[in-house]
Amino acid sequence: MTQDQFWEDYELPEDEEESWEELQKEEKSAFIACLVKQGQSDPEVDSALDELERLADTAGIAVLGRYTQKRSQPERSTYFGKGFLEDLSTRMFQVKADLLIVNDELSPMQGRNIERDFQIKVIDRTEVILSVFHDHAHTKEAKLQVKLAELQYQLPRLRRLWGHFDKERGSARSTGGSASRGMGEKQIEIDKRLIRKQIRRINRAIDQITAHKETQRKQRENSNKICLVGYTNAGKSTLFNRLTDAGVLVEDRLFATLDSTSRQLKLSTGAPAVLSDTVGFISDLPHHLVASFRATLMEAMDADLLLHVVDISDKRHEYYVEQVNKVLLSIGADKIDQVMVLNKCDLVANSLSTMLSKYYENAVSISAAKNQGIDALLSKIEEMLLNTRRYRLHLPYSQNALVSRLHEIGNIETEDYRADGIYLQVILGARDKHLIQPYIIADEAELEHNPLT
Ligand SMILES: Nc1nc2c(ncn2[C@@H]2O[C@H](COP(=O)(O)OP(=O)(O)OP(=O)(O)O)[C@@H](O)[C@H]2O)c(=O)[nH]1
Ligand SMILES: [Mg+2]
Repeated sequence: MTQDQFWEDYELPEDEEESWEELQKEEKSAFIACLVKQGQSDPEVDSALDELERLADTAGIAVLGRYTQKRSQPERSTYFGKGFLEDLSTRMFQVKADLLIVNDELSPMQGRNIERDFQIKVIDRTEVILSVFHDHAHTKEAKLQVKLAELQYQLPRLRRLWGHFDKERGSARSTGGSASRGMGEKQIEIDKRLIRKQIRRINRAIDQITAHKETQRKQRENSNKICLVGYTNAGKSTLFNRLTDAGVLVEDRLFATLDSTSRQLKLSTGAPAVLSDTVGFISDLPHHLVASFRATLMEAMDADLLLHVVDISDKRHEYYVEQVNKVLLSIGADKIDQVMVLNKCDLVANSLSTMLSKYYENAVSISAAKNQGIDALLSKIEEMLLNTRRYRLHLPYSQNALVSRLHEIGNIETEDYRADGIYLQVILGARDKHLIQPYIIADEAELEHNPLT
């Protein structure tokens, strides 16, 4: 069954599709603010706020001012200090700013206290990201995953998220302050129950999608699975189109891609390969989103090789690489081989891209948009896939056929038939690693530290 057929036959959980709300399009204005911790440099803080401003802009919010407060720890009950918030409240009133956006995740209590004590509507970075994701979710899979993340964010807060249209009042009810205020305890319990029920329903639906993808994956077992990963806006989709002629959406905005697309990739070695484009990462990606996007992120977790796309025209590329690796670690994809794809080389001096391709391991510098360096990238991919390694395996006797296959395609160094199964030490090309993945008990790096006799 193809992906499209699956969706045609697939029934969304009742009402999920009808209840999908387009976000309110009315332009809003905001102040953005963050805490500056000891040791944080000005450029660091500026970049972080630049990114928040870009996120806000993508979400349709114009930023009127930025403010910082030096503090080693957030204030427990209001995040910022009282004087700072009073000052902000006055300034926001003067310029008629609608919202305060905090560059962090506020606890439900902090959000409520700020709104109640200082009469400002406040939203946090997570909520802005959720609203961008909401706007950009077009497929059923993306919508389900976004909805799940929203509900999980909403559950402890019990208020509608920013930008969601309030049908009863005909306006965006963006104040959390009014959320549970006036709502009886009983009503809150009912709401919580309903939200939990909806979360369970969507989780079940996403499990079905994941199971379906798992079946698809099995059908592709004989192909090398390559997945594009990278910070949002790095140029993953542009490269995907360049390599596969797929024509997926490319845009100069954050999170243009929210779901994954896979296409055959032609390698000169003739080895079958499938390339997947997927959702981009950002620093401090809300954990609700990572968990909810499990169906989409599976492509990355499951790949034989990752193409880590980096926008080297951005000064902060090193930081982005770090952040992407952090997300990869959190989804258990940190051990997968990476080709560092240094993209947008057309925007930087040759000397810089040459230097960076030496600085990063397994790096190729390219311009996906200008079609430069693509052949070198393909050669690098082939080289990495052919790359051989030594593995120690433990296979059940039922996998006898696989053992015979390994004799054909790999170099078996030791073979030990024991009561609990077959123990092998084998040298194998990375392109065949997926065949043995479930049975690996140690790979080359571990074997070096722990040589087997
Ligand atoms: N100058 C230049 N621009 C590029 C290059 N590659 C991509 N871009 C631009 O960068 C922007 C983002 O490109 P996408 O391919 O949508 O980036 P992405 O990584 O898929 O982004 P998300 O899906 O949002 O995570 C677009 O405006 C592209 O035209 C390049 O090699 N050179
Ligand atoms: Mg994209």
